[in-house]
Amino acid sequence: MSDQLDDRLDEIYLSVLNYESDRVAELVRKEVEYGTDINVILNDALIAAMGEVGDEFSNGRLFVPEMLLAATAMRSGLDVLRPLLTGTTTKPIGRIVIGTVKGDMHDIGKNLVGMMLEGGGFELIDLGVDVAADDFVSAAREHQATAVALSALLTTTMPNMRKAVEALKRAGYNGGIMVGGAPLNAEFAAAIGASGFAPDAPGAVRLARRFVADSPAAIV
Ligand code: B1M
Repeated sequence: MSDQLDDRLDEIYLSVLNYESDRVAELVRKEVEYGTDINVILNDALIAAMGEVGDEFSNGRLFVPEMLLAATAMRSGLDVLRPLLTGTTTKPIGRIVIGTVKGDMHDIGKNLVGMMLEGGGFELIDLGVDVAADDFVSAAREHQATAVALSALLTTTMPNMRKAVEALKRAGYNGGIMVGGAPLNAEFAAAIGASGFAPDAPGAVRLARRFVADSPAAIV
């Protein structure tokens, strides 16, 4: 990576850490105009900055209000990238219900996964955050979802993910159920009966495509 690109990515990173939403949006827009790979902007600037925010929170140097400000700045960058991540003109290859599980308000990762799924050709039904198990079931049924994608960022909300998977299965849902979020891993996904674990947004797209290939008409 060139020194100039490094410097520009550092500037975006620091603008997130300084909670400068407008500046983040402006710098990301410029970076897109320079032709920088979107994944580089995402991973090396925006997501990296949120990692630093998390570390600072763990170390007691930042608190919830600051995390929220950083999240707002990160989202303004994501908003610029949204059309580039979601742009697709072809007929949807499947329909995915997505949401963050009950008790959990984190939505940046879920939104990023959603954008990439849309960009990967899926129609998305986004239930938002703090979604109860039964609401996933109703939405999967109502929208005849090919897959349901569950996000959790807190160890304390991981049990609610299990409840959602169990409710979907109890209701007879036979589409793919994928789970993701920083505290999860493939072992946890298998233990709660999910069909798969995606460590990141591109992984979620790969997994969703596998679900379509394996079971093109998975319907409740
Ligand atoms: Co919170 N928070 N937070 N927080 N927060 C974490 C998650 C934490 C790790 C910080 C820390 O301690 N270092 C910690 C959790 C500890 C744990 O349980 N292991 C934590 C805590 C403790 C809390 C509170 C409890 C703090 C408090 O109140 N005392 C509280 C809980 C509120 C609640 O939800 N009930 C809280 C609140 C908040 C804010 C509201 C202030 C804000 C969220 C704003 C928002 O989302 N709108 C916030 C933030 C910003 C964070 C950190 C700093 C950043 C999260 C983020 O957006 N990352 C986070 C620390 C960290 O992650 N390092 C932290 C960027 C995002 C792109 O990554 O979400 O991991 P991520 O998503 C990735 C993958 O995980 C994956 O793909 C994404 C893209 O690659 N993925 C999926 C995610 N979902 C997927 C779904 C899939 C597939 C892949 O579908 C199948």
